[in-house]
Amino acid sequence: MSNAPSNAPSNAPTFTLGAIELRRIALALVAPFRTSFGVETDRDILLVRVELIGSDGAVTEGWGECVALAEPTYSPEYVDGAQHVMLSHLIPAVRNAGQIDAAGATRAMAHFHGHPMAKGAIEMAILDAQLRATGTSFADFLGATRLTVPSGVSVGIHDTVDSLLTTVQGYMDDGYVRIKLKIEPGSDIEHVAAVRELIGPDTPLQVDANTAYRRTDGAHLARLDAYDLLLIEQPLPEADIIGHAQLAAEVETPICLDESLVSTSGTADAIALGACEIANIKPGRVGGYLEAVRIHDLCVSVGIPVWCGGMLETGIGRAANAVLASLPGFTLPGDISASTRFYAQDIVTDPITIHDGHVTVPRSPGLGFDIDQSFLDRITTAAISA
Ligand code: SMG
Ligand code: MG
Repeated sequence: MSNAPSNAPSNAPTFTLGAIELRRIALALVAPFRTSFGVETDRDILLVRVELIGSDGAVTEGWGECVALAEPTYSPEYVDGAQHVMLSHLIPAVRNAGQIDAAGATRAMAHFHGHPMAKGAIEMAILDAQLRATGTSFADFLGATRLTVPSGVSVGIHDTVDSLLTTVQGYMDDGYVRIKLKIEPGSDIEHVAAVRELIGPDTPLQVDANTAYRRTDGAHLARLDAYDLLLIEQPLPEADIIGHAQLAAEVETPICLDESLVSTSGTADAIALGACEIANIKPGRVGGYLEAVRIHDLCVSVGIPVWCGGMLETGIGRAANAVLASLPGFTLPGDISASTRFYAQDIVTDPITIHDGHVTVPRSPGLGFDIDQSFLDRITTAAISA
């Protein structure tokens, strides 16, 4: 178990909210990333910068990253919508709450339905500032002790098996310890078979369908059992928990949920129904790092393995994810690849790198990154005070 803050008001020092700025930045991906729901080529990312004022009057800055994509294709949220709900609803509610810390800010936003990625980004910025103000690393805050975490890479759908194998070989050469293949009907069995042949029996391999299959695809997906996969991630639509339970009974490979898991209680239900044999935990999808830790703790208590998902984060989100993934229940490698897997240049001064297939867990005060302010300013497309 971690020291995860619960829903109860914490004894942590509280702060007054100073300036808040929303920043939109434009970053090109080093290569297109194709999933069953679309192709990403350029990111339009929403960042949150907050200033917290301590009881002694000291002002500390913190940053959060909203993981909403430009379009509502992965989940209902999208970047313009996240910006709107922050400006019109979430930030005013947090300001109205008076003295706050990260958990208090999250409580102040709780009466609004949905929008976990927008809420999570605000919580994240406040948590970063709060930890910096008290000189605490996120790892110490969580009670996480592992110094490194294994690094997995997510590989997009390729038009041909040959091009897929070239890409996967490149990641093997980089040292990634686990390969995840995006799949969809028509780009699945043959692709998985070829990659398994290339990487051999010992390299962990898993697949992610991003909801591309239907309940009737059980027999087809059971053909993946021949390739010794760690898991099949989110084969069915996010609301189809019963369908995932049926599939879990039909297919030997463990079923892992991503899009379906948006809260601790929903995760508990999915597990109880037999729909979730492994959990992908993404802080943005569940409303922030504090809820992510609660889901981790739940999964540990019921013996469900977890791993940390990714949303193509910059060095802000990736640093915090690396810390989260160092909690003891994260027993499978996460989508915590090097910054260079997606970006030629990152917005932090010490981007995530991999050594011997592992990422070093950051231990500096705050969530574990420092902003490269001049690069950030160069790629800023809008800055809005809130
Ligand atoms: O951040 O390394 C990463 C990408 C991991 O595959 C990844 N994310 O469904 O798990 C997922 C996807 C969501 C984003 S696809 C644009
Ligand atoms: Mg996924």
